[in-house]
Amino acid sequence: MKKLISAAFLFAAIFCLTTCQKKAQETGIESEEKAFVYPEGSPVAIHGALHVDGIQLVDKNNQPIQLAGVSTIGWMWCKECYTKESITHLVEDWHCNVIRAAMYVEEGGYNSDPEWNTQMMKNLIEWTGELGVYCVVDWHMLSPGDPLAPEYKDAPAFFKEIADKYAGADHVIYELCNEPNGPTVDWARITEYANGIIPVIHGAADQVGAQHPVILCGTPRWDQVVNAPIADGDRRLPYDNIMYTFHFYASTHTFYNEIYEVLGQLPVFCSEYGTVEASGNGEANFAATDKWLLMFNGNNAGKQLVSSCNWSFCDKPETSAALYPGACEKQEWDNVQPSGDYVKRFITMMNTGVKDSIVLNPANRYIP
Ligand code: IDC
Repeated sequence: MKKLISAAFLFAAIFCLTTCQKKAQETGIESEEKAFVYPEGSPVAIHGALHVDGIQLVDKNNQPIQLAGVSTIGWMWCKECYTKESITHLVEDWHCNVIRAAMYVEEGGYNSDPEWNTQMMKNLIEWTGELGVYCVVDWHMLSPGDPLAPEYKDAPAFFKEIADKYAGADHVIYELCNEPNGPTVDWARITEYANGIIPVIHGAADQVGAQHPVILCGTPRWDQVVNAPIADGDRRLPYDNIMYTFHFYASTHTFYNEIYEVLGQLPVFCSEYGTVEASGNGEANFAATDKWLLMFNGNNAGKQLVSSCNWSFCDKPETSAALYPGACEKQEWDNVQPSGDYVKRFITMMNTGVKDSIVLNPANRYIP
């Protein structure tokens, strides 16, 4: 009898060895998979894989969750700003629970060196995973503004590579296309693009039996026409866990009422905001930034809690940069410009609950 049992085990083991290997060869996935152990007490350990419930981003226990953190800038411009050490500082000292990894495609980014850029993306995914915070994988298209332009032909292959490697990783969030723009780039065009990418990401999750990750989709005119999916009939993307992106720059954008209303209708993620002008430069307007961020904290038609990432954690000589020029090379992660000071205070208050009278002054709230 004993012999029979061990023979059965042996048979099963050999069977699995051959079929599992075969499956790995066929899909190329199993061997690539990366499992993360999120540190105890970290945001991802506590909240797990996020999903979307109606208009609200929620955690694994279906509790509303609101992330607050920063975005990188194009890392080809500020290489020294993105290291394991700087990201650790952003998590431990700035209390970020999300980092947006903005990978420019043109502008000297991915298309100039796909290998290095993909590796940087993987580094950021790994570091955030090891720290237990969420990571937004941003395909940062900008010019041209059409996500289906030939310049962006690698999008399906890029997302497949990342989605296969990180299938089932609870901390990874996908952003399909930063700020679609241009006169011909309407919601139908963006939908056509999104329909080509979303099944790729879902396919990877399905392979490992994981839930579909949260996917952020850009909206027309630099993420300003956020109501596009519902403006002309219901044309929302027909998949689970989709959110629509909205970006504001406080010294330029003042269409508070439109967004106040949209937040009652669609799940929105602010993957990029600036305290300054839309150029990324000029004077900061902190009272106006307060107005938008208070709106994200429930002062809107749906009492939606909106997650946000600030543009940007870098030391490029521009006022939207959190740090002064030269700070990264010297590893001075707290050498903040006025914008960085405000942003660090905001994120800390959001994620620790400790009040700071410099940010979120209730007197600045938008009154519809
Ligand atoms: C800006 C950078 C700037 C860079 C420029 C390239 O801050 O250093 O030279 O891109 O075109 C966005 C974009 C984001 C912009 C940012 C500020 O998503 O790429 O970054 N912005 O202009 N939308 C609105 C503002």
